Formats: sequence, C-alpha cells, structure tokens
Amino acid sequence: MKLYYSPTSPYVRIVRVAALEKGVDGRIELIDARAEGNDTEDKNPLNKVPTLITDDGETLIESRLICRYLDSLGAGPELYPREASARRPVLQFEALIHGVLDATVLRRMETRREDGTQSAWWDQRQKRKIALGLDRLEADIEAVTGAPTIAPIALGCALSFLDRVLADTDWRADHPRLKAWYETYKDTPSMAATAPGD
Ligand SMILES: N[C@@H](CCC(=O)N[C@@H](CS)C(=O)NCC(=O)O)C(=O)O
Repeated sequence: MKLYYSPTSPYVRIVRVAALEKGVDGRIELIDARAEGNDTEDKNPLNKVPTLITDDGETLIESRLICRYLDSLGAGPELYPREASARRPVLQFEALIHGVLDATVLRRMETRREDGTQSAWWDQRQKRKIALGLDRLEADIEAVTGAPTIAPIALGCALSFLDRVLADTDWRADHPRLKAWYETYKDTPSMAATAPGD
C-alpha cells in the first residue's frame, strides 16, 4: 500500500497510528505529498492527504474510510466495534473529534489570509465549535478509556494538534479529564513513532 502523507497533518497521523495498532504499518510505503511530482490530484479530486492506494490499486480518500479499511486488515484490536450498540458511541466520538479538527484547521487557515481580510466573525465561530466540542469530549471521556478503538487514537492526535497550532487555546484549563487522559496516552509507542518533527 502507498500512503500519501504530510508529516504535520493530524488526519494522516490518525491513519498512521491506526496502522501501527493494527500491525500493518510495515505494509505501507509513505509518500510525501509535498514533494515535487507527488501531488495527489490525479488520484484524489480533493487533492488531500491522507490518500491511500491499496495493494489492489484502489484509491481510498478520507482518513475515516482509510482507518476502516485498515481495520479490516491485520490482527490488532477492533478499531470499529462490529456490534452496533458498541460501534455507535465510537463513531459519534470520532465524528466529534474530526469536527474539532476541521474547525482548528479552518482557524489556522484564516490566520494565513492577508491582513485586513481576516474575519473575526469566522474565527469566533470556529473557536466556539472547538470549545463546545472539547466540552463534549470531556463529558464523554469514557469512550476512550475502554477498548482500544479508533476513539483514543483520534483524540490523542487531535489534542496533540491543538497543542501544536492553537497557541491561544489552553484546552487543559477547562478539561481536567482530557488533560489527565492525554498524559497517559501522548507517549504511547504509536504516538511517539508518529510525532511530527518541529
Ligand atoms: N476530512 C479529511 C481531511 C483531510 C485534510 O483536510 N487534509 C489536509 C491536510 S491536514 C489537506 O490535505 N489539505 C490540502 C488542501 O485542502 O488543499 C480527512 O479526514 O482525511
């Protein structure tokens, strides 16, 4: 398999941690999508990372789809529980984390606009999504303290990303349960192996 990646993308990191947890990372060749000639537009019309090319030559886009595919391979833990009542809260938790990540990326993009064209309204809107999303994750923390599903993987990668890019957001201050959980997770072998360099 070939995984088009960028080292700083939180979505790519989720896929990479999932691959390590499933024991299939050795089957994946990493291709830096930022390098000349490695653009993904001819494979993925959205031209985003992660993009995975399977051994059968199929192209999979979107980290959540790729993680589900990896879950169908390898021997590791069931990242997406098969049983419906166990699967639903995991999918909900995952969706919420991706929402927080999407809002964080949008805030970051806004800061890159030229001076005078940045929208305080837009920034505030994304900031609120992040704050309320974190509150809900704090309330539902049990989703990550049970079985080793995709939920802790996505949460760990998301909190790490917040630390890296949102200097004005001290998420730990109002979220003691997330803070305590992250301390136990941030240095796990899969997280250490995928840490973005500075
Ligand atoms: N929902 C997508 C988000 C992927 C995404 O936004 N990737 C960013 C990097 S963090 C990207 O490739 N951006 C390039 C672009 O939007 O042109 C997923 O979960 O895979």
